[in-house]
Amino acid sequence: MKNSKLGLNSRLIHAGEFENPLGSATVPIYQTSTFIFENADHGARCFSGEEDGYIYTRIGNPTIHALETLVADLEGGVSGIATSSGMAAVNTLYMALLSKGDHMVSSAAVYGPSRVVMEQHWSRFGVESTYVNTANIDEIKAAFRPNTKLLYVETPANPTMDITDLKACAELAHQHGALLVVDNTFCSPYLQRPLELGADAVFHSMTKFINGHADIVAGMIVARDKALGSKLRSMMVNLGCNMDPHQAYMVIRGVKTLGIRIERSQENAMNIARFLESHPRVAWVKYPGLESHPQHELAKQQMYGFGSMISFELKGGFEAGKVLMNNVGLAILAVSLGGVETLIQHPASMTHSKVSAEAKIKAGITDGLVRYSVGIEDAEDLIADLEQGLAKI
Ligand code: LCS
Repeated sequence: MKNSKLGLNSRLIHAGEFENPLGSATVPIYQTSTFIFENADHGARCFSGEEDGYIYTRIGNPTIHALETLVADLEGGVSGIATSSGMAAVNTLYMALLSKGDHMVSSAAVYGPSRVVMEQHWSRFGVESTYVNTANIDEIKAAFRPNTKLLYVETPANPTMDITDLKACAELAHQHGALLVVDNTFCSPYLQRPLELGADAVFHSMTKFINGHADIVAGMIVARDKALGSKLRSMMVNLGCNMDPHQAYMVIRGVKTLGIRIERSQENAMNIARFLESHPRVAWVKYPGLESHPQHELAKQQMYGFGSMISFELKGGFEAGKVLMNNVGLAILAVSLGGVETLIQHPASMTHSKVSAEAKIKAGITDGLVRYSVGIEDAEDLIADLEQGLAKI
């Protein structure tokens, strides 16, 4: 059966290209740095591109290729480029798509280092950037300049859970001759497929939902067309931020359960978001599935589910949040997200600590904001854990 006819859960198990001469049931780890040529002419043909063939693992490897084609299939793109981490994917995109004198418009609320590396380092090479609230399309429009080459958005945004209208962004970017790149980490292709909405490329920190077990750091870019895919691959190869075959094997193993993990964790998240919203010590909760989320309607349109990331603030701000973080027992106090285990963290002093205080305020990353990544434990246990922690305030 053709993969395109299969549902997403079937494709999680069966999609991805892999030559399988020995008929192994799973993709084995080709733990090799280099590949043997049949003869000198064969080597030359592989290098010239006349013939497809593996040369060297930084350029390509069968285990990594299986994962690249799998995630590209899930996202509906043509070309997957695996990277050593999510940040390697971010920097590959910046370096491939922006040159001296170019300008990028991005979400004020993005993963801290994605912004910090642009403002503190890419700026040294003459790349300009403007950060706006991309949940407001007028702010994006106003930020565009003649030299804007890239619109880079994260939705839902880390950690504010603001939602950006991807269809409107794609139209706007293309009207200006710019590309739209979307960080789809918070959703995974199970819950959102930006290429369907007009994005040119999408990427992931696969450290999160795609791998899902908090045991691997990894990234993936998927391009809408071959030309862009080749440009990005060539940059990844030259930067040398390739994935390792063992890493690819681990992610292939993890991603198989993406669907059931997401279904379970987002069901938990809905229950927990409602619990938090009704709790007297909670000032506000941002979860796309709550009617009170400012872009709840947009979330229903462009996402296939509301996911399992929640941000909230307690009455009593940071001090109260600290008491909660120090007193939860089941939820783990750690950064990262999207795994089977529930995690809690404080963005202002942890994941977004390097973002300037002024930028944090503008982005809505308040000092009291607590981020909660819901896992697949029993919802009653997680709620009981939060309840006893909140009672300590
Ligand atoms: N994009 C998003 C939305 C992220 O959340 C992260 C990591 C990255 C990119 C970078 O990926 P990495 O290199 O770590 O694979 N986010 C983290 C977080 O929120 N806590 O710890 C890491």
